Amino acid sequence: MANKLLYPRFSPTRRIINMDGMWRFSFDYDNQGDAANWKDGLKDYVLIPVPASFNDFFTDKESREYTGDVWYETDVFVPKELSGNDLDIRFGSATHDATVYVNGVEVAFHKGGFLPFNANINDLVKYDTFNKVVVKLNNELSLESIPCGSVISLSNGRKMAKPYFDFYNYSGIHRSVNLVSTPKESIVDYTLNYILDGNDARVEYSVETTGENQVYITMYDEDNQVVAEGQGKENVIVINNVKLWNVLDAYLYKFKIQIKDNDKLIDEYQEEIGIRTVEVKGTRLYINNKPVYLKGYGKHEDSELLGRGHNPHMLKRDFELMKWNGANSFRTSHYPYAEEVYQMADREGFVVIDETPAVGMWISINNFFTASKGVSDKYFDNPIVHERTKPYHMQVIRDYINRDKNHACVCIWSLLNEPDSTSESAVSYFEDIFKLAHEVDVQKRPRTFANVMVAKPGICKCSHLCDIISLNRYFGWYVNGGYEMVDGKKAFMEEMADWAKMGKPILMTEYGADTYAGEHKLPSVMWSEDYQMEYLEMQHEVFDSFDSVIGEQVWNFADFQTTEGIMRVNGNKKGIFTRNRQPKAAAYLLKQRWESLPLDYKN
Ligand code: BDP
Repeated sequence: MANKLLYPRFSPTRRIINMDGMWRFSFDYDNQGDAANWKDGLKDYVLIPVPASFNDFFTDKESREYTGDVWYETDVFVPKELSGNDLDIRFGSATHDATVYVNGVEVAFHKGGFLPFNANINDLVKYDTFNKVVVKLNNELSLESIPCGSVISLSNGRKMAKPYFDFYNYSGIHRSVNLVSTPKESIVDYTLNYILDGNDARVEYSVETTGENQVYITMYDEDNQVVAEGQGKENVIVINNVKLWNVLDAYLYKFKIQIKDNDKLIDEYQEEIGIRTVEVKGTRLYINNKPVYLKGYGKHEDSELLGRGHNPHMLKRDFELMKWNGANSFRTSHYPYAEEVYQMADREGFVVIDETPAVGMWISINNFFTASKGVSDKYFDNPIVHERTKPYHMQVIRDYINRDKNHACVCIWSLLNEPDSTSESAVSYFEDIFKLAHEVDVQKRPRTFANVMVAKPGICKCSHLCDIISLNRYFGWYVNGGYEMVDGKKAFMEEMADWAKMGKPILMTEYGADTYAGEHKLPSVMWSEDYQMEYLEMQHEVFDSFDSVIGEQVWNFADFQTTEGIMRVNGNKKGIFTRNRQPKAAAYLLKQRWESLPLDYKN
């Protein structure tokens, strides 16, 4: 059965039943859910909203920190009109591992918390009545989970997740759940590539369907005028006088796919698409053959109460703030975000560096801390990593490129964040995933990974594989902070000179200083807003001194939740905005700088 994972959209032939709302929920403290057949329905439960992380609703620590299986349940009414069609249940994401039961029968197991999955339920569904949907979720981390971590047992018998990464292990059904009804013969997927030719664009497309009837393409401009038509599952259509998708100046065509049997419409699916090209040449990143300079942020999907649950209100606010202070890009650190985020970025003309959830590939309790101290735990020396984590990582790469390939905003693939790229054993792993990303992506977008501080030039064994060198650097914070900043700058300049010798574009994917909002001191001290501004100014002087730096993305857009500990004051405070999306003083400094830097800065 074909996997119909396209983003759920209505059309004359497609129907969607949205299942978001209050679900029933239970922790499985004693691991009794399987034996007690909770798949058939929960006995004791509380109500909980979907989509959202479960963690921050509760007032006790046991619930917030719960590690293990949790169960969700709801009933969904399926009208008879849908019978005769294919019916799939589709999850935008569920973190991390999900087993789905419909009317008591297991229909899906999905590993990984940040990508959509679905299951066909044709044979199980009952029409004109309610159907029971139960989901068992597990949020434990391991060397083979992506992101990586471990689980410890406390003396009271409770389990506790120990992430090897610096963000809270939020868990739950994080994105929308839908029933998607499609015709038996239907559109399963489509892929686009663009070639610019003077004022025109050649749109190379391929469409996958479950049948043999003819495929028709119609493209409309923003005034809903037909601009081009095509026929067949694979073809090229030409758009004369094309209006390109440009950075902060997006133009979106409508791309309509139909399957027809003569005049009879069998299936129809339509999305908005932006036409643009992306290429790296020398030390530059080109969009539509013009060099671009990226300004913006590393982000998180993180907000109060909802945790990592998709939150359209926060999404809207985030884009307004980013536009306000002159940003034009962000990285989906450290996992693929909700599909709605990319739709918004397409519309607003933001460049997205799309990242996999491969973070924490250092064996340590506090990845960021140990890594910055130069302790290498040789993650890639472990055979399990090659035997089990790598094939799974490769599956994630296939799935996320397939999900996001048609978004104009997605211009760079980031395949890992701060892995241990210093050991020889990492090289074959990296070679395979870099090769795969190019194979899967028809547009051959540039590939990168975010390099950690200790993996300096000459020590990092994998940076030669990158089309763009991405650096996470904290000179003036983790290294040479405070009054020592002068030495931090010197060391930073020296290191950058070595990176520049590689002759590749360099992107600063992280630089930042923890800052307690409202804390002021003259002269500055670390953690004050005054220091955050001095720190940023120093960083910018370094970036401006190197021609091959093609962009700067501050860590982080907003303060975000992490595991508690001596390094974090109720979360990471490197935000330029608070967790409630209000500006720290540095937001104005960035606004001034970014509004003054042209898109083709350094050219
Ligand atoms: C880097 C990580 C990021 C952390 C950041 C920090 O990529 O996830 O939050 O540093 O320490 O190590 O603030």
